[in-house]
Amino acid sequence: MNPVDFNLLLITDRHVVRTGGLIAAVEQALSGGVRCVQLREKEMPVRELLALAHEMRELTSRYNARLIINDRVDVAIAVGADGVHLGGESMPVRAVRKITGTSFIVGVSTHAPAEAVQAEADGADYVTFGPVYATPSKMKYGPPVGLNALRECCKKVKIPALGLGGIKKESAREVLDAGAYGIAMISAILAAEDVRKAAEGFCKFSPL
Ligand code: 3NM
Repeated sequence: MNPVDFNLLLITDRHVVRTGGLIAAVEQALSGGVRCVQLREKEMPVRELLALAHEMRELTSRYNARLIINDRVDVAIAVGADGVHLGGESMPVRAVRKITGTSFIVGVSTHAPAEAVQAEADGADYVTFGPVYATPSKMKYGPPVGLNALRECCKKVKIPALGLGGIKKESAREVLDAGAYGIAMISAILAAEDVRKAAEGFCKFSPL
């Protein structure tokens, strides 16, 4: 059985939080209904990341929510996270599967339908697909792939595909209508003035 039991994935970036810091912002998002958090803090020394991951585990557990760690399978296992999210420069899915059980969630970032097909064949539990729209930091993620590519991706894979990149409340509907199982985002929730309200807005969004 596919272990993915969330269709809204909040990805972290401590740099976009307006006030109060990342932990407080994630707690606001959880109290607004977010059920899965991916800790993605680039360029953070590993001991600092490990300490933060422990805090996030404690926090997400309190809300009975999932915790997924970006890239670092070692950190994910060390803190008892629910899974890991792999990017293009991470360990490959097949290698990760050798050190984690089947109930450990493995997600993969994809940017073209063929990449999603490959991730599924390699044993991924879900993919993110994007950037669907232009993102605030578009240089990093490449040009938007658009809804048509997302639609094609969703037709080609059976595992959940989550649209990612530039998704706002107003665009969530069309992403789901394109066939996405769910949506993933950073700034639409974490950079909001009222993080809890922003999370609630997405969570109330039918059928999320
Ligand atoms: N990965 P926002 S787009 C982390 O396409 C990330 O793989 C992407 O941030 C990809 O929701 C992206 O603020 C940034 O646009 C998403």
